[in-house]
Amino acid sequence: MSENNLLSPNSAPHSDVEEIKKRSNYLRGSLAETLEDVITGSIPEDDNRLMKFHGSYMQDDRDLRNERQKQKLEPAYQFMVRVRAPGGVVTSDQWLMMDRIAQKYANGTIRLTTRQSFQLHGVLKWNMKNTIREVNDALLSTLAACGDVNRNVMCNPNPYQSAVHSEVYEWARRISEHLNPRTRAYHEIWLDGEKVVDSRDNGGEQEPIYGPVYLPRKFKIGIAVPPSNDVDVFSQDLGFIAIVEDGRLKGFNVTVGGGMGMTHGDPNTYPQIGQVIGFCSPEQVIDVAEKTVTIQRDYGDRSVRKHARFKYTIDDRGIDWFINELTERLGWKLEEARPYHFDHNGDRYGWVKGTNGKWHFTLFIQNGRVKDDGGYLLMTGLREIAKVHSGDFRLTPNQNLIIGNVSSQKKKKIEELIKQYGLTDGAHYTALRRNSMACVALPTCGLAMAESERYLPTLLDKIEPMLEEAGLRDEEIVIRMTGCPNGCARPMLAEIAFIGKAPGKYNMYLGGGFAGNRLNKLYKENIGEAEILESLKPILTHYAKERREGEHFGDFVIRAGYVKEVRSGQDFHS
Ligand code: SRM
Ligand code: SF4
Repeated sequence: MSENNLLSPNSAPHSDVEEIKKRSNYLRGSLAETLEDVITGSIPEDDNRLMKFHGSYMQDDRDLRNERQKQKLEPAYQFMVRVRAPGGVVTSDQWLMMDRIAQKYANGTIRLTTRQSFQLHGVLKWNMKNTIREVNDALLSTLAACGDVNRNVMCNPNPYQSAVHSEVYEWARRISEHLNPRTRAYHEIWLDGEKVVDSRDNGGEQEPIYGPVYLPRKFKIGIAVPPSNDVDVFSQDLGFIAIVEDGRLKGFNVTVGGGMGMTHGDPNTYPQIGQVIGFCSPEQVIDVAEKTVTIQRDYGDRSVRKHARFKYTIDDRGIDWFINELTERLGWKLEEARPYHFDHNGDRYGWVKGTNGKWHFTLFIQNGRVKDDGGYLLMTGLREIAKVHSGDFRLTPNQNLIIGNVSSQKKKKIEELIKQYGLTDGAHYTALRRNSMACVALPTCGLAMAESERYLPTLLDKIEPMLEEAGLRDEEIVIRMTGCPNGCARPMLAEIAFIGKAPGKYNMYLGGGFAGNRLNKLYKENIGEAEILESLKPILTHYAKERREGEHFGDFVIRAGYVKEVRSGQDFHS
C-alpha cells in the first residue's frame, strides 16, 4: 500500500463495486424490476452485487454447463439463499419452515454452513420472492447474510454450561441486531414493504453505522467460550473470547484481524490469525464491535477488493495504530487481556446434560448437508424430531447440529427417533472424519477450482484404512478441504488441509494448531489423490510411532520437520 493511502483513508480511486453500492440507493439498484423480468433466469451483474447484501448469490449448475452450452441454452441459472441465525440457534418451528422451503423452492436439501447459517441451493429467480418472504415468515432473515456488512455472528453452541450459553448467545444476538443494515430496501423488494418483526426500522434511509457505501468488504464476528474454540475465533475479523469465572460471564478478551481468504500465487494475499488486544465487560461489547466496524469502514481499502479485508488494514497500519484509534473512538481503554485456554476447535458429539438439567444431542452431519440419501433418511428424521421437540436446534461452527434443551421426559422419544432413522453421533466413524469439514464447492460455487463437499468423504474412505493400520482410529486430527483458496471451511487452521487448485488437484497443508490457534503451511503443491495418499501414509505412521504423550498431529509435523511453524500470516508463503 502506498504511503499516501496510509495517511488518509480511502484516497485511491474506488473499485467498481464501490460505485455500484454508491449508485444503489441503499441497496435497491434495479433489483425489484430485474426480478420481474421473465425473459431470463439470470440478473445483471450490478444487481447481483447488491443481491449479496440481501443474502443471495446467483449461480449456475456447473455440472450442466457444458451440456447446456452445446445445446445453445443459457446456463442453468439458480440462486443460493443464505439464512442468518445468530449463534446458529433456531426453534423447531423454524427448522420445519426451513425444511418446507427447501422442498418447495430449493433442491430439497439444507446446507448447514461453517458460520452457523442455513443455505438453500437451486432456487429459481421466479421463486426468490416467495422463498425470502417465507424465510421472514419464519422470523428468520437473509438480510446481510452476504455482502459488505457484518455477517452472521457466530457463538459457541455450548451444550455444557447452559447459563453461560444463554448469556453469550444473547450478546451474539444483540451484536448482530446492532450491526444489521437499516435500509428499507429489503422490506420493499422482498416483503412488499410489509413490516416484519425486527427493530431495524428507523423510518429513514440513514445507515448510522455503515453509511451509504457500507463496508469495503465482508466483516465477521465470532464469540468463543473456552476451552472450545469451535468458532475459530482467530479467523474472525473481530473475535470475543468469553472469560467465565465461577460459572459466570465476566467479559470478553477481544481479538482483531483474522481472516482466511487468499489467492493462489499472490503473496500479497494471505490468511491471518487474529491478535488478542485486551478485555472488555459484557456491557461494553457492542461499543467495541461498532467502533471496530467504523474503523474498517473509514480505513479499509476501497480500491482493491483483494486487499480490502480488515486483516490488511491492521497489518498495513500496525496493531498499535488500531488500538489507539479504537481507544479514541471508544473514549475509554480496553483492560489487559485475561488468561484463557483453548484445547480444541472440533465438536463433541452425543448426549450431554447441561447445567439447567436439560439434555443436548450433537449429531454428526457430514459436511453440513442435510438430505435423505439412499437409506439414510437424515432430513426426514430431523423433521420428525422437530415435530415433537420443544427445545431448540443449534447449528455448530463445524457444520453439525445440536438437538438442544431436551427435557428428561422428551429424551426417550427423541432417542427413539434418532434410533429409528439411524441418525448418528459419528461414534462409529474415525476421529479424523468426526473432525472433518469441507466447503460446498462444485456444482454450485462459481469460484470452485476442485471438488470439496462431494469429494472429501471419498478421500476419507481411503485415508481411514491407513489410520486403522497405524492405530490412529481414535486419534483426533482436524482435516479440512476447500475447492479454492477462499478458505470457506477455514482450512488454513486445520492440522491437515487440502485446498483446490484444479480439477482433481489440491495443495496440501500441514501443521495447523489443534485448537485453531496456528496457521498451517504448504507441504505439497498441486497433487492428485494418489500422491495425497502416498504423502500422508508415511507421516501418519511416523506420528503413530514417535509422537510424544498428548502431542497433536499438527504439532508433531512441525517438530518432525515436515513443515515450518507459521507464527503470522505474513510468513504463510515464505
Ligand atoms: Fe465463503 C465466497 C460458501 C464461509 C471466505 N463462500 C463464497 C461463495 C459465496 C462463492 C462466491 O462468492 O461466489 C460460496 C458459495 C458456495 C455455495 O455454492 O454455496 C461460499 N462460505 C461459504 C460457506 C457456505 C461454506 C460452507 O461450506 O459452509 C460458508 C457460509 C458462511 C455463512 O453462513 O455465512 C462460508 N467463507 C466462509 C469462511 C469461514 C468463516 O467465515 O468462518 C471464509 C473464511 C473466513 C474469511 O472470511 O476470511 C469464507 N467465501 C470466502 C471468500 C474469501 C474472502 C476473502 O477474504 O478473500 C469468498 C470470496 C469472496 O468473498 O470474494 C467466499
Ligand atoms: Fe467456493 Fe472456494 Fe468457498 Fe469452497 S472455498 S465454497 S470453492 S469460494
